[in-house]
Amino acid sequence: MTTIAYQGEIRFCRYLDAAGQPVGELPDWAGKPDTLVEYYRQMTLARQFDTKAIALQRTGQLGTYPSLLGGEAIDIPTASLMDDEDVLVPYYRNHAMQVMRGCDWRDVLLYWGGDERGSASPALRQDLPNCVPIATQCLHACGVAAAFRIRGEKRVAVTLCGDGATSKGDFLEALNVAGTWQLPLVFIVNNNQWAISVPRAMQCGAPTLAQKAIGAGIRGEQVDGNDVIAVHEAVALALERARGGKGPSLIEAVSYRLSDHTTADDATRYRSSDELRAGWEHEPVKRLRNFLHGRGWWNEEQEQAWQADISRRVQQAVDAYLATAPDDPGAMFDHLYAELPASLEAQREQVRARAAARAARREQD
Ligand SMILES: Cc1ncc(C[n+]2csc(CCOP(=O)(O)OP(=O)(O)O)c2C)c(N)n1
Ligand SMILES: [Mg+2]
Repeated sequence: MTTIAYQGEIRFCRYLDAAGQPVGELPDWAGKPDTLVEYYRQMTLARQFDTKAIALQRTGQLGTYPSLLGGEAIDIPTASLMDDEDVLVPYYRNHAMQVMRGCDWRDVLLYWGGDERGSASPALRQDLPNCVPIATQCLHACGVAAAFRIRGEKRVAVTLCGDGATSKGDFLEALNVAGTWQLPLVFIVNNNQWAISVPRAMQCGAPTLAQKAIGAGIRGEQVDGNDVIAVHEAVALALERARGGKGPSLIEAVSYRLSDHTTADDATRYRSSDELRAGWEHEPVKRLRNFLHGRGWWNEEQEQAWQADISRRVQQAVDAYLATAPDDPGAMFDHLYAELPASLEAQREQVRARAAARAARREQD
């Protein structure tokens, strides 16, 4: 005789369609303007910053930079819903979250300009710095969440990654340990359909990435990652459950990478302009703006005033970044170890001596 050993399901949540029209009843909080207007402000600020960062890179004033375009409706509500005492374990597209949690845009620019002082900002408090190696941050987040459990603290670790990262052993190992130990942890996958030039269909044979949660014994759900209301609902519930001792969750937020992978990439070489055009039809900022206009909560006059205000703020951050004197080259050794091994100590001295000699030569010239 055969019986069913396990049956699971993955729900998909959406409140607003691509035109910003509600597709069903909205949660109570979305019946008032405050939260959604604030989300809109933060999403447009993030976008302006992003445009500026790309312009800086194109003019040789910033290093390789990964655009956040298309991920605004995931990052903004998530950062906003987290408590100050929670810990963000980001990946390399979550600049706006770092800023919402207290970091300065200047520090974000410093980091992407190759200056480690951007990662050492005191404003990060206990949040972890950017993580470029794919999916390794998911395991760091397990360590953070395990510490919360051991200390009996009601704090939650939140980690983000991309669709491609879900193919990595690190991601699956993190899910596994989070499920085994029932950690206070929220995994958010920004499924933007591409891992550099590898499309989502070539990453995984399963119809959703959220169902990877089932194999780890944790909650998994899929949401429209271009719909800020759906993301808010999913993240709020996942945080509440984690804080209340009900264990981890995996949220797959389905979005679209509207940019190149980074400024070092040219996506026209591997994806069609039709696909990109379709991506823009679903984008999150316009969707929310349409919704707010429809409710009478936002208008063209407010838009223009806000855009002018954030242009000023972004320019101030850029000016502060460009006015920051370069760090001592020996500082690149400072953030690697609690105690620097003797072999690296020698290298640090060598780097410092060479920098001093270069500076002396410049002075003579
Ligand atoms: C361990 C490791 N392998 C490879 C890379 C090179 N790499 C950088 S981004 C990336 C793709 C990641 O795609 P995805 O997880 O979907 O995130 P997205 O960039 O689309 O947000 C790869 C393979 C890396 N940074 N780290
Ligand atoms: Mg991706």
